[in-house]
Amino acid sequence: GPLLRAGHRASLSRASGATFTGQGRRHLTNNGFFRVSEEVREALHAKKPVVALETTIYTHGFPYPENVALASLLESVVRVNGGVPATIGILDGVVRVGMDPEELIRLTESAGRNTTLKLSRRDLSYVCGQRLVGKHFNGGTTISATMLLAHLAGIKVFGTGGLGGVHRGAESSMDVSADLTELGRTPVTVISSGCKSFLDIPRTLEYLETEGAFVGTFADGRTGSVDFPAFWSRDSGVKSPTTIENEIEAAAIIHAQHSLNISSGLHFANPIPAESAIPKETMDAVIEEAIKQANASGIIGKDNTPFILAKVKELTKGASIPANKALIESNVRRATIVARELAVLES
Ligand code: PSU
Ligand code: MN
Repeated sequence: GPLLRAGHRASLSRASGATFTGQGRRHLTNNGFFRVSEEVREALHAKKPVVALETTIYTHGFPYPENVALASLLESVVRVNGGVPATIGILDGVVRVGMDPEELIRLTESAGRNTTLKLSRRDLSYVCGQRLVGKHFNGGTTISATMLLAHLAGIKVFGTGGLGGVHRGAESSMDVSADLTELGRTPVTVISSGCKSFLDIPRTLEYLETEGAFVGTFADGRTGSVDFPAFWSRDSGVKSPTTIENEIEAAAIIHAQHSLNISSGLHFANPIPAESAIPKETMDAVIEEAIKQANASGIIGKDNTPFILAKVKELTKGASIPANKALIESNVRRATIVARELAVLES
């Protein structure tokens, strides 16, 4: 139609199909909306361990300028542990799986602009389509969108900070993160430090069970039952449905899931390193206050999580930030080792 300029029509017609490789999985090939970097494409082809990283933590989670440093730090953590990082986000209306350092800086620096959006599964076609009518957006992809895009590219392991969940009061607001339904429909493994306790952790675990998503917590030598972790705190008061000992065990579970062609995702919870943890009682008080302020300001829907994250930073006078950084680093290191072990099992 007249709305589409010639160049856009050309890039649309170049959009090609998908290739099927092993176990019926479908990998999308590059097109006008979807671009996998050469490094990531080659790594996947060579069956090297690739680790997906999300970008909502940079655009709507971590404050500027720490977000810029964190983005490059996490890529280094993957590399020094023997993996290839695939940071996933949207730059100027194009899905990017793997970005070069300049592109990563461009996206993280654009945090806070009203053309830099928080994108879950539902938003992807919106921002990509808008480019064809001259509207240019960047976006940080949430866990749900990052899982989906990782899967389209053929990436199986994804390390991040904290999982979205069932919000407190969801029995009336129905605010349940799209991360949970994504874990029900997309066979990607997410390694995070569990859910922040501004969410309803018991209901989150119930919902994940309904969705058919596996949940296991790294026990690291602890015996007996272990709590599903609450981000800054190792304990939540809620038991994890299962525990796992190490990365080799995690990789074996993932390998079984793919070999059985089960299409749901898996979540491995990695408690924050003990030396960086903030006691549950301290965080409980901060979170109560942050929730009170969110309710008083009428902050709901997709703005709720970013608002609470910013309030927590304020109320802890910034102490939440180094803890947050420590846990993400630890999760991304673990995700890389899991991806390595998985590559061994698949070879
Ligand atoms: N939880 C955190 N930090 C985050 C997020 C969640 O502790 O940055 C981000 C993740 O990208 C997650 C998203 O996928 O928020 C969930 O948002 P919502 O609650 O609106 O579904
Ligand atoms: Mn929500």
